[in-house]
Amino acid sequence: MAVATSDLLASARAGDKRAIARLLTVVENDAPGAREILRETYPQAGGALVLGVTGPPGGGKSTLVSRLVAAYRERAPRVAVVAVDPSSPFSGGAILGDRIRMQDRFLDEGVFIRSMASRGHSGGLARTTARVVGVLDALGTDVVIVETVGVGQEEIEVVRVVDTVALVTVPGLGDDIQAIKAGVLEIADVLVVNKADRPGADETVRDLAQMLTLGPPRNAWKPPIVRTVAATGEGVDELVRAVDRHREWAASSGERERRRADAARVEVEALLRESLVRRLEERVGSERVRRAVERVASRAVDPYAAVEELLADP
Ligand SMILES: Nc1nc2c(ncn2[C@@H]2O[C@H](COP(=O)(O)OP(=O)(O)O)[C@@H](O)[C@H]2O)c(=O)[nH]1
Ligand SMILES: [Mg+2]
Repeated sequence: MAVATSDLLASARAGDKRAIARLLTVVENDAPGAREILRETYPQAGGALVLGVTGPPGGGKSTLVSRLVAAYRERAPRVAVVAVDPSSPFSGGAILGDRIRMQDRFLDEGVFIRSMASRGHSGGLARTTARVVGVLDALGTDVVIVETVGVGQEEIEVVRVVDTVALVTVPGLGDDIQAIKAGVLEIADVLVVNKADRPGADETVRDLAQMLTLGPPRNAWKPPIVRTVAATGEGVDELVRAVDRHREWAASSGERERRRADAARVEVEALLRESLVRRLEERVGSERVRRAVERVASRAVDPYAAVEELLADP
C-alpha cells in the first residue's frame, strides 16, 4: 500500500477530520487510490448504525438531522452526516437560523459532516453514497445519517444503502402525499410527521396510517408514525427509539442481511456488466461497431444479425 494512503487511513481511524475528508474525496471522485482505500476499509465496515432521512424539500430534514446528531452524540463518540441535498444547510444553502444551530455541531469534535453533490458520479449516486458511508463506517464512525431529498428514482436508490429509512413528511402536503406514496413510502421503515406544531398533523398521521393499510403487505415490520417538531426537538427521542426498534427487528428477523445481500448483488452485477461491456468494446473495436450501425441503418442487415456478427469471432 502507498505510504501516503496508509498514513491517511491511520489518521482517519484516529478521528482526524481532514484525513477523513481527503479519503472521501478520493473515493467520491473515483480518483487514483480509490480502489486501495476500498480494499483496506471494506472488510471493517458493517458495524455502524446507518440511518437515511428522506422526504420532500423544506420538510425540515436538515433541522431534524441536526437534532438527531445531538441525540446520538449523547450515546456515541463519533457521528457523521452525509448530506446529498443541494439545499442543505450543511452545504451552505441555509437560512441563518439553521446555520447558527449547525454551528454547535460543527464545533463538536465527534461530528463529521460531508455534503455530496447530487450529480456527476460515475456509476451513479447510490454507489458513491454507499462507498462514502462504508468508508465512514470502517473508519470507526458509530452513527452515519444520510440526508437526501426523496423525490426522484435516483434518490430512492440512495436510501437503499442504509439500514433504516426515515421518511419525513409535514402537515398539509395534500396531493404531494400521493407522490410520496408512489415511491418512497414502500421503502420507509419509520414515518415522521415533522412540523407537528402546525395545523393538520392529526390528518396527516391518519392519511399515512391509512396508506400503510392500503399498500401491499411488506413483512412483519409495521412502520411506526412519529410526530416531531424539529424546530424545538420535540419527538426526537421517540424517533431515536423507533429507529432502534427497527434496527433490532431488522437484525433479528434477517431483514438486515437480506438488504445487505441485495445491495451487494446490485453492486457486483453492475460492476460485472460494466467490465464485460468494456472488454467487448475493446474486442469488437469501434470501427466494426460503426460499420455495423451503418449497415443496420441502410437496412442491409437487421439489428440482431448485426450484433451476432459483431460477437462472432472476427
Ligand atoms: N414550524 C416548524 N418549522 C420547522 C420545523 N422543522 C424545520 N422547520 C423549518 O422548515 C424550514 C426547512 O427546514 P430544513 O431543515 O432546511 O428542511 P429540508 O429541506 O427538509 O432539509 C426551515 O425554515 C426550518 O426552520 C418544525 O418542526 N416546525
Ligand atoms: Mg436539507
